[in-house]
Amino acid sequence: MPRKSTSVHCAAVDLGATSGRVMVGTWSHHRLELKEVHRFPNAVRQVGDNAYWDIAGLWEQVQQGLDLAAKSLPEGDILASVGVDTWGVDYVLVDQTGRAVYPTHAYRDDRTQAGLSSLVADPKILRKIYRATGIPAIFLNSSLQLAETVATHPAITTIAKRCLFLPDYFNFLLSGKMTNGQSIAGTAQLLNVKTGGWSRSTLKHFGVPAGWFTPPLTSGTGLGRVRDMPALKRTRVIAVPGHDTTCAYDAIPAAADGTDILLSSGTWSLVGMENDRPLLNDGAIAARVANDQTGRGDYRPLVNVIGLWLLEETLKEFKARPQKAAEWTKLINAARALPASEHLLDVTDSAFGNPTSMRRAIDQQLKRRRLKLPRDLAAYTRLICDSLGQGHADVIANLTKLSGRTFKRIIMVGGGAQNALLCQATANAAGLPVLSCQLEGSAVGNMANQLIALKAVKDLPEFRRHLTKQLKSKTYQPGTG
Ligand code: LFR
Repeated sequence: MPRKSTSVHCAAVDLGATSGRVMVGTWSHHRLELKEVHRFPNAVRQVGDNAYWDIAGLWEQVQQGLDLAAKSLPEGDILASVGVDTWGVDYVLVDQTGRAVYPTHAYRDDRTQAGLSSLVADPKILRKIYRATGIPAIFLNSSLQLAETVATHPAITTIAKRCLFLPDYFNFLLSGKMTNGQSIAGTAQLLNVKTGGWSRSTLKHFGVPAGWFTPPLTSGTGLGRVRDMPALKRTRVIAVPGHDTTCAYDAIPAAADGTDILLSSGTWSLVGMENDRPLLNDGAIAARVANDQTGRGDYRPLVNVIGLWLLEETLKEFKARPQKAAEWTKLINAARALPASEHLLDVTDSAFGNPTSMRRAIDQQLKRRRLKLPRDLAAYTRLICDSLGQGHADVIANLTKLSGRTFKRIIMVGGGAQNALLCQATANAAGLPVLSCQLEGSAVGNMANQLIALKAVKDLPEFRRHLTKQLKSKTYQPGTG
């Protein structure tokens, strides 16, 4: 007889720009046991002048991962649910049957540059759109991407019937339901930041058909059972916050009094806070605050700092780049042994967005400023981590001013939280302690939302309370390294 279990198992599909993973979470006795059952690389595919994602390849990996997830359970146990989160802004245009009718561009494609230039040249429009959506003008916004698609191929407005953001699209493939989740839709610069519905005036401004979208779903909505996957036929699809950053923030065990700055550190550094209202004044526009919506009615005002993309892309140009964990530690230790950088990179330089050579882009900025070039990989690593630390601190100073709040600590999660140099540089530049947590933030936040929807956990504060007890963390005090 198979054993009857009191544990709840769920699967998180968590897709990032450079890798994807499927994880199984088992909730039992107020503890979350995590198992990574599948990890696979992801990359932008440059074809001619444009950049795309391999959506079919990702779907294949997701299915493989979910099969492995089902197989990893004790006999007789089932996966109660699955949730999908991905990076923000990218989407699939489909016809009424769900067939993709336009290739999915990657957000680093420079097709949006012309639209962005004309937008930022008109401060009145810029402010109007910011006040409506709470999202600053950034090259990657879905608004600019969709406007470019519609302007270049006007027939798409009749061929495509729906616009599904990536988590929406994978939810559709899993469940057969075409919906738009609120947290991922919030990254598009097309939602009304106050009502959480679509902003008609913004859709009109960018020429995007309103009929492509359904009213945004709140987080935790059930989408029915998984179809066409025998091993998961009893598994429910739950619309968790589709935006990976929202999930990562959900997992961060922030103090209830709002004194923590949250930093999800991966390809991007997302530096932000939790708030019951958006920050929308001119200072927020200038500081490029994105008022992310959680899908539960509150906000996460945050700023995108270029993040470890700067390091990852630079490393590609060195034969000696680290591949294994031990090589990483060696590189970070070599960089830590160097003196702190005297001059820092301006990490807001738009030349770092998608250069053909990141090392050259860095060198060009340094040469323009008549500064010495780093002499080897360790020196580039030191310069990049110190500069990112300052980039984080600048955002924290802006958020402090704009919100009028006092922050006492920075909680860092994601891959960058394991980088001691980056953690210390952030603490030093911000003058605040950094609590770095060993936490696969987005996958864990994804699971937290499933467990709440399944009623295995009451709410997010309760989940965070339990999670804190099992977290491995380390504190970096400012001025100690
Ligand atoms: C992080 C992230 C950021 C978003 C960027 C592009 O993975 O989701 O929040 O601004 O990717 O989508």
